[in-house]
Amino acid sequence: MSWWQNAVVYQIYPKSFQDSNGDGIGDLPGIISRLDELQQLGIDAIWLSPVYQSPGFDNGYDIADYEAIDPQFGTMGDVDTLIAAAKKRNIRIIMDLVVNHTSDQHAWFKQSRSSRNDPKRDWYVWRDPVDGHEPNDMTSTFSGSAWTLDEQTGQYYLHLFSPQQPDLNWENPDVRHAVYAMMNRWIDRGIGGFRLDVIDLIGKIPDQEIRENGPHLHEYLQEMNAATFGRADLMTVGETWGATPEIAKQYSDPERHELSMVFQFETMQLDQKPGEPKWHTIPLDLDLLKQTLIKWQTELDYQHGWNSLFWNNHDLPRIVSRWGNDGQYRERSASMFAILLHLMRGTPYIYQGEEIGMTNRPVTSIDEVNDIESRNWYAEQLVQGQSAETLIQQINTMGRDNARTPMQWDATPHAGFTTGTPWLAENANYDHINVKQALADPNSVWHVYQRLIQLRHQNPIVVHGDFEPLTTDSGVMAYVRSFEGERWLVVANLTDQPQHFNQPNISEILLANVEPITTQLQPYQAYVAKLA
Ligand code: TEU
Ligand code: CA
Repeated sequence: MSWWQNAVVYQIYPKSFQDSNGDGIGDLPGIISRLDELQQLGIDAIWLSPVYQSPGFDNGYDIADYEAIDPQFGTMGDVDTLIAAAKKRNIRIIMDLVVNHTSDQHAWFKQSRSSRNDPKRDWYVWRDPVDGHEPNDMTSTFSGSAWTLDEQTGQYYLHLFSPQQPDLNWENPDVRHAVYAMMNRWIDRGIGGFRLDVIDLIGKIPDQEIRENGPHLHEYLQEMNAATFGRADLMTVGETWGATPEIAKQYSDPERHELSMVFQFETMQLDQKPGEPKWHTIPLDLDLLKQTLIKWQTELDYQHGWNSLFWNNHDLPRIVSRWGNDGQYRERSASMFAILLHLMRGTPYIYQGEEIGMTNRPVTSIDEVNDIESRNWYAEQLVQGQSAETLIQQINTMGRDNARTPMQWDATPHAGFTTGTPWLAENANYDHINVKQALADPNSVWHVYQRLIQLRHQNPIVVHGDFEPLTTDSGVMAYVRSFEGERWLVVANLTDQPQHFNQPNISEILLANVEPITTQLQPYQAYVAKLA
């Protein structure tokens, strides 16, 4: 039993959380000033998106120095203060670590590109041109080829993301050991663990066009575990877009000594056309959503693996806008998704603003968009003849800025996020969707999250109970958790229509987002109850 099996993790996207000095950019002192609110919510750990020194082409996911803090966020001293201040509140800090690639401004890459004979040349992936062209057809997640020609040395380097994010060559043991040494220095600062960005890509074999799940991936992770976090009681979560339950077991089976758990994305891609760019969405099939959630709950058996549970992160649109209802039923649907997810088996993650039901923020022009992925998609598709209107609509549906607008603290100008001009415009709805308002309203989404965290902390059934799905009509999902003779029923109406559900004999309602509870569920009604 490890601490992270009982934990609820809160993700902070530092640039948008809380600005402390009026420059419009969230920062570490800002986070420290909000720890009391997070403690009140009840979370156990903070996943901190990158604050390392970075030119910021991908908001910090392009790291120029793993052991320096970007001045826009603060100093290394602020990080130490954050770790200590969080610890006082029993909150651990999970550092986001991007080691599939670095920034092109990292000293390693500067050396590597300086000459074909540089000792660090092989730290990145360099290939000769083929017939004067790119070595192969691999593409970047951020549009275009994954290869960029370095004019000076006449070779191409690989970047699975932007050209400013060259891929490290994990086949080179010197690279691996340099990364492990750096991780150890972070562990020694007292952090609670790591979130490992696109970790399923580190085993890539570019010459065979293998990106994810490469043949040596698990070897590297076992080596990393033994060299770094295996010696401490740390939580590690890998971002793995290509994970199936079988693959997730390989990462998270305790006997394999790799990671605590991984983020799977099967669930969060159900409204996308398989094999096509994420912008090509299709309506969500509720039966498929249920089947997928159930599959992960039942197949990732907790003796041999561990689930992570999430609807949101800094790359995904807001769940309430995406699969819920951000108008009339905003609070109801936001709390329904919370209840449905937080009573499953696994470690839940809350992305900043989710706990108050923050919504997507639509734009009308590309000038309002910051995200590199959205901007590149727009530019590429416009040239290919797609209309600006369609592209803006796609960006409003799937764009990453939806999740990155400033945290809405109160109804004062700029939502209490900054006294200056925010780097990304806030959502105009902060006048009524904000933390201050949510704290004052005992029925708010925030209070549902607080109660869910309490239920988890106080009842081993939530962490350890068996999971059994019930057969229901399409618009309803229901399951039973059981542990040492106790049985809890969780029911959620996934639609904006009334639905029928014949509940077994309930002895006590533990939490409901609307009452009364009858066989006729109200739109987006959800509850958890003890069974008699
Ligand atoms: O995301 C990995 C990734 O593949 C995403 O780019 C994803 O495909 C896309 O964002 C879906 O919208 C991680 C980070 O979470 C992301 O913020 C970074 O941009 C990316 O890695 C590169 O480091
Ligand atoms: Ca600031």
